[in-house]
Amino acid sequence: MRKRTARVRRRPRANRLGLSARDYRGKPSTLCKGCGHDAISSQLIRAFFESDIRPHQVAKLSGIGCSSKTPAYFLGQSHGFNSVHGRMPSVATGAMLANRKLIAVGVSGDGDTASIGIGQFVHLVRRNVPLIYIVENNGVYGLTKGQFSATADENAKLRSGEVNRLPNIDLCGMAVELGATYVARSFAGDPKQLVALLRGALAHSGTAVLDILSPCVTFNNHPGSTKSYTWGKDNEEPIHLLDFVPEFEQIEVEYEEGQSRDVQLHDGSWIRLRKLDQDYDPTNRRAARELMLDAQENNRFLTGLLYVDPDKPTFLDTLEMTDTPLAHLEESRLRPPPEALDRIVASYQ
Ligand SMILES: Cc1ncc(C[n+]2csc(CCOP(=O)(O)OP(=O)(O)O)c2C)c(N)n1
Ligand code: SF4
Ligand SMILES: [Mg+2]
Repeated sequence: MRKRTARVRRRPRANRLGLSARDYRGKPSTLCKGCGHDAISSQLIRAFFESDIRPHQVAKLSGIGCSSKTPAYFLGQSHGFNSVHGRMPSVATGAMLANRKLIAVGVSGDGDTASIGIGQFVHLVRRNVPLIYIVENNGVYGLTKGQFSATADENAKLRSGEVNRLPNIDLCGMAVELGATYVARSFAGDPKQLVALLRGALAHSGTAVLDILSPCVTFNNHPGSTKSYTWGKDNEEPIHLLDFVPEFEQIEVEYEEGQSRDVQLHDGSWIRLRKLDQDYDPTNRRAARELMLDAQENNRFLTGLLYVDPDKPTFLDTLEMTDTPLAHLEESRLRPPPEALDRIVASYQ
């Protein structure tokens, strides 16, 4: 007689809300197998799960492109708005003005941001709208068959042999210049660093720009491309090692003086930066600008937390927006009374 062995079903690990990573998944991806964008979606699922965020508190926003399709593939129980090409920032600004309790994550591409959407990107960043702004950067317009985008490096080659003769736009350098308060660069092939940066962005209040090299395996993953997996692996230079320490955990491990730097974020959590070759202070804006200029001039792929300012007021603080979602305010608080309008008209006479 054959022996029956009882199969022990292991319960999936739960976070502090009692949810499992499965509760943070979305629909199955329809992207090409191996696309960097799918690797980023997986790390978003991990970051939201590990940060104990309730999916229904999240608003996912995007534009148009393969990258902009990805909000369908994570956090299936969150709110979502797939907007027009390059227009995600204005929809995100409106959503956050209407309900500042939302946690907003915008997913965009290098075409969606650095080409058609550059004007919208600039104003979102300068306003410090609370949003995690992810650029899934593959240097091409993947959805429309792989033309160079504005982040393609000068002299990079397409598979057809076509060479890009134009200088690239460095979105991280631009974000620091415009006053962004959390600026990071990472690689879809470096999940540990990416999760720490995403969790840091979730603990930050203000615009967090994450420019992530995300290879397009169909149109831009060949020798000669500077946005391929091989190029990323061979050239990535992390400026520090990163650990995210949530506010409820003690920072226990001590390092020798000068070997690590801790930066406290808005919600009380910490990012611990362990020193590599150089001692880099990401709270020094001038140093960040110099480092990024050097990276751009010498085609260095520097990754990590490039700049952070945890204290700058957000757009919603500056406008003194109410904590109550606008949909929950009584009409009398939403419409100015006739006397207020009379006062405004009188001030122009
Ligand atoms: C107004 C407008 N112009 C052009 C297009 C065509 N179009 C769709 S996606 C896209 C580029 C997408 O590139 P990117 O943002 O880098 O995303 P990827 O597909 O590479 O992830 C373009 C030009 C469009 N949909 N709408
Ligand atoms: S075309 Fe490129 S960017 Fe689009 S899904 Fe395929 S690999 Fe990804
Ligand atoms: Mg692209």
